[in-house]
Amino acid sequence: MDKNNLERRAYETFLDLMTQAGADKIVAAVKKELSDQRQYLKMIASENYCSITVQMAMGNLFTDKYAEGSISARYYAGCTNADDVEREARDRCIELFDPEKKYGLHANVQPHSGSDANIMAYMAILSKWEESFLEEKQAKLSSLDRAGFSSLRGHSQRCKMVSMGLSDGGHLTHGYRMNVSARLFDVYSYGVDPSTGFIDYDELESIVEKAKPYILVAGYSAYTRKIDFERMRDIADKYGACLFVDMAHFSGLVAGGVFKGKFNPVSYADIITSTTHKTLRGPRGGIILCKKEWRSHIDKGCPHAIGGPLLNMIVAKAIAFMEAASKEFKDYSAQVVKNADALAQKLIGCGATLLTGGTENHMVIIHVAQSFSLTGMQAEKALFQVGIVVNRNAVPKDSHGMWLTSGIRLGTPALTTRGLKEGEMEKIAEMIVEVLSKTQPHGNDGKEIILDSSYVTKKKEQIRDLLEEFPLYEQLQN
Ligand code: DSN
Repeated sequence: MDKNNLERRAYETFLDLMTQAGADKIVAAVKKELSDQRQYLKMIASENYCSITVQMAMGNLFTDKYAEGSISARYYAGCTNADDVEREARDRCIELFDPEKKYGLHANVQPHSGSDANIMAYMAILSKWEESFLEEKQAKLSSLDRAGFSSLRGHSQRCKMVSMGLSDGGHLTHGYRMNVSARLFDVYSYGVDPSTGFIDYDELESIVEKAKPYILVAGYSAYTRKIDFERMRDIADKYGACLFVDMAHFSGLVAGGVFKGKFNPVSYADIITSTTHKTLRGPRGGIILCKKEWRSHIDKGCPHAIGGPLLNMIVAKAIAFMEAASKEFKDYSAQVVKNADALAQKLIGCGATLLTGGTENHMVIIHVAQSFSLTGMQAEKALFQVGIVVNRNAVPKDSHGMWLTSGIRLGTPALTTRGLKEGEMEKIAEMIVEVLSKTQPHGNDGKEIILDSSYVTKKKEQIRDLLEEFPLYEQLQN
């Protein structure tokens, strides 16, 4: 039986089983999600469509197995098969990012998400930082008395981290005050040059020089340029910091060979984290890659931060790593970037202001307050009404704050999976500018809009016509 037939049968079997279990509301929601995803232009930069094989791989018997610990060093009996699964996923992951085994990488495929991967990695870094304290006291963590442990906690809180600020494009877990990362470290932020929107490496270096951090974080959630990891490594080395790279957004572009040389963090970083479901197009989850000297610390995810790994998800990660090693995936990731560039150029041509004036990766950020006198929330709402799904995003020094924001972030990974190319991106750019130009802010709270309903209907039809040529999960019926 061919792959499409197998995938259709698997999906139908899943729906039948849910129906038989009496989960009618769940079945209805799953079907509705498929139909919505088919109709929308999914342009959330952090989303994608993974293969049905990966989708189905997530539901398997390893759901029932606890395997706290690491491969061959578990806290529970009966983990031989779990070891086999995790070893296979780990080895596939290493092969994907270091195919020639040049960098002696270790991988941990246990994190449940990108945030978990970051917390696991931070705890590994802290435990290494605490080694000198324990050595000096000639003590073990478990043998410290209450006063000793309290003094260790004080020592940990002096561990400094330099990372990109949230409103300049960094992530919550890079030291945002409301996030646990800001409680673990003494955080210093760098941002982007206000005139260009690019990271200013000289400014960054002067922050690192002053702070002398133990950890320098490179990586972003909302930044449209490549990062120069060679320069980051130089700065980290000069001031004795560990270089931590969060490549959640662009790991697919690394795996696909689009980010090469100094723009590929693999040979430069001490520790790298990623999600597996963004440009990498796998199941929801996280991974950590590290140099061998960090291995023993990284593999203490349990007890540091997580409990039992989700082995059923690790099965699906292994499949996704195999898919991402293919020639098809290389072509896909190259197309993701070409599409983002075509989208950016057309948006600029139509008069929109973009952060950094364009893009070199999979995302584009429009300054909608400047271009259309709308908040990010109003722009997000208007586009959603016609069927374009994006997220609002703060811009540096955002006058509308982090909730309403002044920008929207657009991404091409999902639409590229659907097969759309540069020509379609140009049409979409024109549509976005037209919709936002016709949107009127309503009231004074920066939330409401007025958009003519017959215009909305017309645009929805236009999107439906455009997407007709690019069916999503064609092998599935609904
Ligand atoms: N939620 C992800 C994003 O959209 O970038 C990061 O956590």
